[in-house]
Amino acid sequence: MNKKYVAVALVATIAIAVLAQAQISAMKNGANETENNASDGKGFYRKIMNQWRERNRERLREREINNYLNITREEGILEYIDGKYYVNGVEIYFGDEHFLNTISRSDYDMDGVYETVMEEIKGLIGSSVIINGLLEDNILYASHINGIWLRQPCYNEFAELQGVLEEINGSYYIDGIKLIIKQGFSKSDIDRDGSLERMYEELNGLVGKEVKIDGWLKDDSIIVMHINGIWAR
Ligand SMILES: [Ca+2]
Ligand SMILES: [Ca+2]
Repeated sequence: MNKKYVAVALVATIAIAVLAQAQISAMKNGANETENNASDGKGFYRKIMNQWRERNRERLREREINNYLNITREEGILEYIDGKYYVNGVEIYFGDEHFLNTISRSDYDMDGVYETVMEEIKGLIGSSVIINGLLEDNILYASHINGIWLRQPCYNEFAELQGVLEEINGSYYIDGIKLIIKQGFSKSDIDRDGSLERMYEELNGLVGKEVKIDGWLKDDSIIVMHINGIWAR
C-alpha cells in the first residue's frame, strides 16, 4: 500500500480539540470575569453577555462535533475478505498490524472484554456497523466504529529509530528525522536524572547520547511513543 497521510483528518480532529479547549478557557475566563465584576454596576450586563457567549460557543461546538461524525459514514454489514475489511464494497482501513495488535481502548464488539483491536473488529464481522472516517482512493480510513472513537483516520507506519539524539533550534532529531514530542511534563524520568521534568528537559538530558525511540512516522517526522523503552506520551 502506498504511504499516504490524510492531513485533513488531523486538522479536523485538532480543530475539535482546540475548540473544546477554547470552550474550557472561555468558561474559566467567564467565571473569573463574573466574580470580578459582581460587585460593580456593569457586573449584571457582563454576566448576561458571558452567559450568551457561552451558550453560543456550546452550540457551535455541538455543531462541529455532529458534523465530524457525518463527514463520511459507511453503514452496512462488516465483511472480511482475503485479509481486508469491507462495508458495502468499500475497503475499511482500521490501522496497521502494530495498532491492530494493541489492546483496544473501547469494547467495540460489546462482549464485555477489552481485547486487541483486531479481536474487537473480528467480533463485529457479519454484523451491521457504522464506520466514520476519511475516504481516500476508495479506502475509508476509520476514525469511529459505531460512533466510538478508534484513532486518527490516516495511514501510519510504526517505526523504530536508534541513533544519537541531536538538538537544533529547540527541536530534536535522530538521523535527520524530527521528533514530535508531547507538550508539558513527562510522566516518567526518561533521562534517569532522578527528577520528573518537562518533556523537552528530559530530552535535553539525552542530547548527544545514543537513544532508541519508536513511534508513528509522519512525512520526515516521527510522533514519539517510547524513548529507551519508556512510554513518552
Ligand atoms: Ca470486546
Ligand atoms: Ca528526568
